[in-house]
Amino acid sequence: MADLLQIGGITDVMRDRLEAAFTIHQVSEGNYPADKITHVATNGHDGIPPDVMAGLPNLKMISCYGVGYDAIDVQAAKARGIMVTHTPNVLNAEVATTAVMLMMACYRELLRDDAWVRSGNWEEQGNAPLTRSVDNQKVGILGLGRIGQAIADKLAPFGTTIVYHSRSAKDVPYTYYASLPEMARDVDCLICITPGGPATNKIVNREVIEALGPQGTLINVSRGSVVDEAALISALEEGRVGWAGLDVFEAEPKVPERLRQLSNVVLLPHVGSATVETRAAMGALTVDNILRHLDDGTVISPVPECADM
Ligand code: NAP
Ligand code: 8YV
Repeated sequence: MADLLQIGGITDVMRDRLEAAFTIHQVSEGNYPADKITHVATNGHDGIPPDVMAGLPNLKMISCYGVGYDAIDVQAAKARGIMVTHTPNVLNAEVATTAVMLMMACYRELLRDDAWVRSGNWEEQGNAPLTRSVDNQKVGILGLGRIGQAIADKLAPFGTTIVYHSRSAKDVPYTYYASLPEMARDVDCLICITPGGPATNKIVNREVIEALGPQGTLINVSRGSVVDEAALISALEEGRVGWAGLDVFEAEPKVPERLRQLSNVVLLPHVGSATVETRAAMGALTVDNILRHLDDGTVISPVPECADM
């Protein structure tokens, strides 16, 4: 039996498959045999703390149960010949659904109108105020990659005009903006779906938020680090931006009280991919990568930096 270190949660199916090949140790329990660990199973949120990775001298592979791997120091891993894998594509449709759901909840005031019924306002005050239509909107996608394209596809039946910003223009039939503030100025709704990490840290800054404006909606299903949360909260409080639908937060699971008090936001606890079906597919790929690596040293879905290893 080989030895695997588990960081964060896994499903029962994942555990059963891994237990057939590994003795599983929990990082949370502390007393794992560091020199015997060859494989780590983690996720996009927990990653692997630098001191934990440094303390595993025989580590060969890290498998991330998620597509975003900004919580893993891939360069440090690669420098030691440690393979890092993740779970691209199998969650595209689910995360896209979450983005569209947040957009619709903001536009159609889903939470306000649910409360309107529950509170008795409907009987006492009559009809709820009108909302905004999701149809025929101009939506800017920040990060038109695998999930960004799935969002564009899901929005097509709503008559949406898609535009996008990323570091490079893609071979797609949508208008490319080299400038994020310019795109924000031109759209009704800005959807963030870039990776996290230093390159995207707070790229949705005060200027971008101001450019989106009082009638604008910001949706973030990427990472909390992508948006300047303090600037967003002030803008939402003062009406300088209209609405926000957020699945991710700067210091999650801590969400600022000021944000929680706002009525022009819809807040989700990082559940972009969190359905039984999609987590099963992600879990299968996470474990497939580990078992194949144990078997013959190859993997199915390396992170791009490790594709040449
Ligand atoms: P992907 O296919 O690699 O797409 C990422 C896109 O972002 C690419 O179009 C890339 O284009 C762009 N990008 C990268 N760095 C950028 C920068 N500095 N400025 C502007 N654009 C940049 O990744 P994906 O599979 O769609 O996943 C995207 C991210 O979604 C993940 O990394 C993760 O953080 C997040 N995610 C969140 C959840 C959730 O539960 N909320 C679930 C899954 C994924 P260029 O290279 O041309 O810039
Ligand atoms: C997961 C994610 O919630 O794939 C990602 O990048 O953010 C989500 O699918 C995350 O990996 C934690 O398990």
